Amino acid sequence: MDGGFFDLLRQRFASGMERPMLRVAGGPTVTYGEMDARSALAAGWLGSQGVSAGDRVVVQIPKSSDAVALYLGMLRLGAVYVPLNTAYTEAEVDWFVSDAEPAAVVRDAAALTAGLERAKPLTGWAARRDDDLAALVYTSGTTGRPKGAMLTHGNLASNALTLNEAWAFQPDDVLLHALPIFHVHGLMVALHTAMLSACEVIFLERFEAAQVLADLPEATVMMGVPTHYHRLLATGRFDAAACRGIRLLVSGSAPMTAALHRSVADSTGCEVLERYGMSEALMITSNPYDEPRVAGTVGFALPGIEVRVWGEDGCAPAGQAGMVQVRGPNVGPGYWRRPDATAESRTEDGWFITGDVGRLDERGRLTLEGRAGDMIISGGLNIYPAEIEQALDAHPAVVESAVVGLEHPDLGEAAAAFVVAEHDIGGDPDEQMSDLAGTLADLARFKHPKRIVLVDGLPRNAMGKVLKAELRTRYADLFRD
Ligand code: MCA
Repeated sequence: MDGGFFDLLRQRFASGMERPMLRVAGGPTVTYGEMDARSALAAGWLGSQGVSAGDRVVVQIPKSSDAVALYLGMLRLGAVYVPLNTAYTEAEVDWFVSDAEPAAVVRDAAALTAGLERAKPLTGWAARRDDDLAALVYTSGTTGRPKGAMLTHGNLASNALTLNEAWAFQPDDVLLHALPIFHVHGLMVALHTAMLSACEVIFLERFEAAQVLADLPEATVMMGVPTHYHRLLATGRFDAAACRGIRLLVSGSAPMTAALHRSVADSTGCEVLERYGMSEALMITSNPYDEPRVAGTVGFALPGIEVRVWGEDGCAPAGQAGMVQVRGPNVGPGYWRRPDATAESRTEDGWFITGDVGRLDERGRLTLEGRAGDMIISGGLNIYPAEIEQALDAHPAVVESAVVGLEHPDLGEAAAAFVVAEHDIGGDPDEQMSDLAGTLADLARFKHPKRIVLVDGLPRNAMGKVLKAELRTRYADLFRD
């Protein structure tokens, strides 16, 4: 590929400029031609703010058609998109800004829209090479300090083309889009794939089961996290009639249990296609489109991508569990300004170490069995216990704490904190709890433990290490129905 990811997108949707692109509830439908023009205004506006090719721009705004125009404008200008979850607090955003050192920060959606009304369009687009940076997607580490996963124009282009083909996208597809666009899933899996075939996208600001059900009959494809499917089933109306136009339901970002997979199939007649990826390497494996999808597995390495499982003595034979490693044009060049973390995430022969544990069968189908670290995936969002523990431990009455992920009917997994407090903490237990929760104020709300349990002590092994597995077993029922 030459010319950059925008050049590819533009070539692919240029024949469909009259076609509807985003159907936004309560707003006008935006055509591909209108979005193209709006992205030229966004590129012009960014340029007038002093942003040039190669500069980072941090963006924290609600999902909207202008947010998409801004992203496309950035690709057009050759700037590097740094999306942030809208739930992040001031303290979190400050940290990201200090790390990314952006030329501009966009956090005011109204100012963006006003800027686009006044801007002079940049009608062309900057030529970008495959290895030029297109985005930095922040992911936290086990130490709690987030790292910016770098993604190049080549990474975005190759993955979008691969998914578009693997999932058989056609121009008459209609994608139901209820995911946030500050993550790889909603932006680089869902939107990119649809744009490559100039498909129409029903663009919902957030996931709300009733609204999704209302729009579903007009869609042919939906992508979501397992929590979305769980919530749709809970309405009792997610059935074959609601899915009458659907040819593909995709799930990712968190493991889908075999039971949920079966319930969706029983209720709708559609076998969910589960796929597996991560911010550092975009999409890695996918269940096949035209062969049986196996519940509880994440399918085969996508075309052009290699997956291996590394055991204690090298490459593990079929059926044996080990570390999942990946190589291919989807793998980003590493972590922003973190050569140490980048080197740690690679093997000597250049494979990316995902941090997930899994096994391959004889045919190369991957089943994930867990994660090497203690990261929690809650409703498709990653939560790092160390970050929460550090915040809790800063409370003067807290002696120590441990945060673990426990099975949760809606979120799949939810964070629970076990806290050992000073004995004289005293007073009303509810007040104690809200006081403890106050110490988490600088962290986005989705990271806050759904339960804080006061305990007398934490289980430890002979070396003094906290036994999180024991907490997970002992409190397995904490969130169960
Ligand atoms: C919201 N809350 C959560 C979560 N979401 N708590 C834990 N886990 C969550 N995922 C909390 C809020 O802080 C708030 O708490 C309360 O729930 C209600 O917030 P609201 O925004 O109304 O929640 P919601 O609309 O019900 O959202 C739940 C959701 C959403 C629909 C499951 O989280 C979602 O769309 N998740 C998908 C995330 C995603 O796209 N992940 C992809 C990243 P309080 O009341 O205390 O204030 S992973 C990725 O991209 C990789 C590469 C991949 O493979 O896909």
